[in-house]
Amino acid sequence: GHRGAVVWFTGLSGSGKSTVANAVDAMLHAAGVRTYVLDGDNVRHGLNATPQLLAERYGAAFGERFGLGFAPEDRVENIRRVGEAAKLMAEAGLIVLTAFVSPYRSDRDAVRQTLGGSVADQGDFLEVFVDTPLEICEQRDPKGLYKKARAGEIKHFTGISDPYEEPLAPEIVLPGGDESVDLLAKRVVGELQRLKVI
Ligand code: GGZ
Repeated sequence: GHRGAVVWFTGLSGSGKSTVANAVDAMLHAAGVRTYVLDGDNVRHGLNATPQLLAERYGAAFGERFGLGFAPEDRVENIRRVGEAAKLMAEAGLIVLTAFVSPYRSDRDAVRQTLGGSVADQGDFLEVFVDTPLEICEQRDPKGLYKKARAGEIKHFTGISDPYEEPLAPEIVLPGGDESVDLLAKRVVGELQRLKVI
């Protein structure tokens, strides 16, 4: 048996958050732990759909009102909703792995509070900083977004035209630029064992 908890990955676009979270997910699944990964790919098409997506389905006014893009207040609300959804899932006993840029420290700290603090301190929250240098993320550029951001085609792009506020006291820091996904994922699983989350 294990308790529910939220493992919150944060880092730049292209840092490897989703990749490592999915590798941890596979390792925990193989060990019989019930998990779920929340990331932009499943959340920003559904629960927190973009204004554009909602406009296609329900009209422009609806998209404007309820859609979430990447302006600062949109990110604040994205992270708040993800935090609340993750809390419900953790209450149901799942180990929830979230992979969002979550660039603002105050938003991550608010989620930490919502979850009763660190797993090291009776709470259900554990922050994993995927610390991959911007230059490496930009070299990877799997979706060509950095190129577009540099060209001014995407506004508010994290690391280019919007800030990334590094965590000051994350439970785990992963050197995302110089270790294999497998090794990074094993580090996270090891910490979860050490902290008696699993
Ligand atoms: C940052 C953006 C932006 C802007 C689109 N800034 O590499 P990706 O593509 O798959 O990850 C990024 C993802 C970020 O969504 P999040 O929900 O994680 O962001 S936040 O936590 O800040 O709300 C990137 C893509 O969406 N993307 N525009 N302007 N990333």
